[in-house]
Amino acid sequence: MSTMYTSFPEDFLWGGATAANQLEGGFDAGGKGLSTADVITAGTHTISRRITPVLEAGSNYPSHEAVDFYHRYKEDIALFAEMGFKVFRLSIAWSRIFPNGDDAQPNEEGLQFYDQVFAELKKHQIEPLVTISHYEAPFHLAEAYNGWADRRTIDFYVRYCEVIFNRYKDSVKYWLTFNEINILTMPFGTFMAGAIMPQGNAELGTSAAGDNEQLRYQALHHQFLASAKAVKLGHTINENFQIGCMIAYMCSYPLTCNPEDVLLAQRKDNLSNFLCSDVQVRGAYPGFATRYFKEKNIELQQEAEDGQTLRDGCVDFYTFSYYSSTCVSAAPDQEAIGGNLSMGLKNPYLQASAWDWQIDPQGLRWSLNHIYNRYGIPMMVVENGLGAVDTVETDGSIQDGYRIDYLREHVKTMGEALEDGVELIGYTPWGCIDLVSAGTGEMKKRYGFIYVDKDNEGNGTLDRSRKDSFYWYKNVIASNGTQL
Ligand code: BGP
Repeated sequence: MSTMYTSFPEDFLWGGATAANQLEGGFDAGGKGLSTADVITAGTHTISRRITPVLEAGSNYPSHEAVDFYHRYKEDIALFAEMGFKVFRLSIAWSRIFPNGDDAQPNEEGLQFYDQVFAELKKHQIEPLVTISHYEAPFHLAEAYNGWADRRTIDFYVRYCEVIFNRYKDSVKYWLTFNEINILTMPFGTFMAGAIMPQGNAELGTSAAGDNEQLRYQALHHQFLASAKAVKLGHTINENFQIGCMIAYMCSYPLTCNPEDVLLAQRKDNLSNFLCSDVQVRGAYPGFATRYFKEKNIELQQEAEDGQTLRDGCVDFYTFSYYSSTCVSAAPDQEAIGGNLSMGLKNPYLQASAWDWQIDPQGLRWSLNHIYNRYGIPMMVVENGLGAVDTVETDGSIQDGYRIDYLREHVKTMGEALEDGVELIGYTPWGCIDLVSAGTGEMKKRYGFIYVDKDNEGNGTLDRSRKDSFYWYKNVIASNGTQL
């Protein structure tokens, strides 16, 4: 395969990515209401997270303190600036702005917090990239409305957008409506992404339906409408706003060249990846979605104006998270990754991380080309990185060469994709400062350039320090991707 790329565009947006509930802490500070993320407990060392609608004493709720960006944002932003960040992806905690979600008035103190964060970013000439809803909603919306299962949640979301768009219209240009919106197609996304109560809501008639496809796709339909309305509204508030979608892109190869495997891989690509972005980028459900709904007896309740709403709210750019790739096979009894079939099959050509995420830089180039060929709109990689256990040496250094290796190879293939003609405008590796894992609630699964002194049990000073990768990334940015 051909050669090395030359360089990244002059105005390429290098930076890093985070989310409020994994970063901020201060879960009840400044008038903030309880969010769905605030009632999920961590299983300390395993992938078992539990929802406890009533907060239990002694339980470990990772979002409550997180890494305390709420009080340390100045120090953290100064460190991002030292690395030369051009962009910083963060999310706004909806429940800081509307503590219950359906309040008549927003919470001024919550709005002020982000005023200060954006002012600090501006001071360092860092462009914010704001996710409006990153795996959280006010918990009251889950309890009283069953979250996104209820059509009324659209209006609460749009009202929230109206408030933040107006308030921050001069300090934020780039917005993402929902983090990894396609995760709601999967059972584990029901509460985390959909704010749908596991036991349903008897009063609303969804008692036995806490987790089924019908309900999840209905909730997703509501999120599509909410996203489209936000895009349209945003452009009336500031015509320069760039409002994007965000997809957890699952790169799935056929395990063999058996046409059965190839077709299955395409089906997975369509349903898991493209269903959501087709609606958000092209403004309509694709034919394969209609067919799937028929096959599964899923009947969406739609209003007459929904089609027009979706067509009127197409996003300006496409963003995605990319960590790994998997394989799919039509044959039974193939070896699953980490023994877990939902994660896909092992690829014999790839190594995996300590959490069994297969490492595949080439898959990023493939995905960038594949997606760009479909939509032809600007793209950003807004999450990428290696979750790993880091060790602090006696001299205080953190020698994370494994992370540098992972990132270097992915930056290279982004350069190749640019050379292939993909309009890639930015890169924000995930967890640029160590933060709480979304999947497990752990602290020890770290992604950062900046180390945070805190362990799985919540002990530590929360002090920040620079890892080897900090200096490496600083140089990557300074050389605009030519020195890796
Ligand atoms: C994405 C989420 C992030 C994030 C990341 C890494 O799916 O958008 O919130 O945390 O994955 O996953 P984890 O934290 O489980 O390692």
